[in-house]
Amino acid sequence: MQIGIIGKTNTGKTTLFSAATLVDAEISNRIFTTIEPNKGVGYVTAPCPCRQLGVKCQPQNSRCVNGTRLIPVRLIDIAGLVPGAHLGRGLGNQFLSDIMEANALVHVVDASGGTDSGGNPCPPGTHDPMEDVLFLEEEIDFWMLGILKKNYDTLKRKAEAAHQKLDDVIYKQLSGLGITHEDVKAAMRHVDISGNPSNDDMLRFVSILRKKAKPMIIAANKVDMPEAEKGLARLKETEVESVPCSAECELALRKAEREGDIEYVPGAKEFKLIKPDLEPRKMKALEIISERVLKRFGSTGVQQCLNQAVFRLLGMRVVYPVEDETHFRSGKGHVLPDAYLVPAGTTPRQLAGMIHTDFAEKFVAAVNARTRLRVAADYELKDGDIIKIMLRR
Ligand SMILES: Nc1nc2c(ncn2[C@@H]2O[C@H](COP(=O)(O)OP(=O)(O)OP(=O)(O)O)[C@@H](O)[C@H]2O)c(=O)[nH]1
Ligand SMILES: [Mg+2]
Repeated sequence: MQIGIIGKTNTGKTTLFSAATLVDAEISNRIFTTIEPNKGVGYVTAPCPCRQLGVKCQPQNSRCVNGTRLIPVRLIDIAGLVPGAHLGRGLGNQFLSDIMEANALVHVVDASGGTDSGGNPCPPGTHDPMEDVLFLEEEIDFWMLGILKKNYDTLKRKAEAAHQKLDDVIYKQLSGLGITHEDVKAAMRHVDISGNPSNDDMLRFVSILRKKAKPMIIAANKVDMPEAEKGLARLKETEVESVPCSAECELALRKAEREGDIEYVPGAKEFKLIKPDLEPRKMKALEIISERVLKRFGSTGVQQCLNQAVFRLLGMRVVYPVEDETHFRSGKGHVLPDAYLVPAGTTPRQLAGMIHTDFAEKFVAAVNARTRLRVAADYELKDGDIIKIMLRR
């Protein structure tokens, strides 16, 4: 699973990416700083069952910090777009295909209104962030429309001659964009494009398809600037949910944590100073983060963006497979070793297949380690489940 970080150039995408992954990548107040996408691993967070069960966990594929489980997810920080990108403006449209690699999108918008439509710095409060939301969605839609329309008529005629279904043709035409056949069918139920659709109908169709296939959340960034107040109010008017965010503050906190200056769990509402005699400059910066962001918004918002993308937009659940249901251990004796992100509706047999391709076939039954009871074959895994999978030898 991959989360795409997208948006206009100069809004703070790489800052958010670096804060989430601690990967060093170039950040600057110039337009089009990022050209090649940055890829890295960030984390989503969930309460670790260790606290509730009173056990000491030994995570292997994830981490646990003070009872918060950090589960890895892949992040891709994509080059910035400007209006007209689908026609080749700015860095052009090759980056739109990077967007399609992602399962969900975090759209970084400069809520302080200090970046004009071309991505150049302007006096804070003078650019309407709502414009950015609309233009970016339009760019993706126009780009998808271009792909759909390319060879569409020929394909449609061939399909009619071969008595093929229209959804099959569309699905094939859009293959490579990470769009499922189900997404295509669902969008077709909303907009009828079977006859002779107008350009507007086609545009509405791809727009619905985009919303289904690439769900999006807005990171309303730079809320450490007082001018962001107005921008946040504007962003509430869009249909996409926005999370107040300060990528710069999160990056500073994560670096301070790495350097041993503070104790900080990503997403937390506060941090603890641990290094005595911190330099006054660092102390002042931490005070500003605390006053302007943490106390006002309850967090820097970066972790919330990732969590919302994975848990709310994609509906993922966290499950913990174990081999010994009495002590919640793996075969190697590690307590609650692995946390898996699974989509809603996943059954224990499917989970077995995710752990190892052979396991789905060898699957016999599963036990809910919390209740010690066997679960039905069609049981849908719930968030926080600890599951023992029994396999045929
Ligand atoms: N005040 C403030 N500035 C920020 C924040 N996040 C990023 N910035 C600044 O915004 C500018 C652009 O940051 P980048 O992370 O390079 O932006 P980008 O969206 O990756 O830009 P491109 O790669 O050029 O598209 C830099 O000067 C950052 O320091 C924030 O939360 N608050
Ligand atoms: Mg960048």
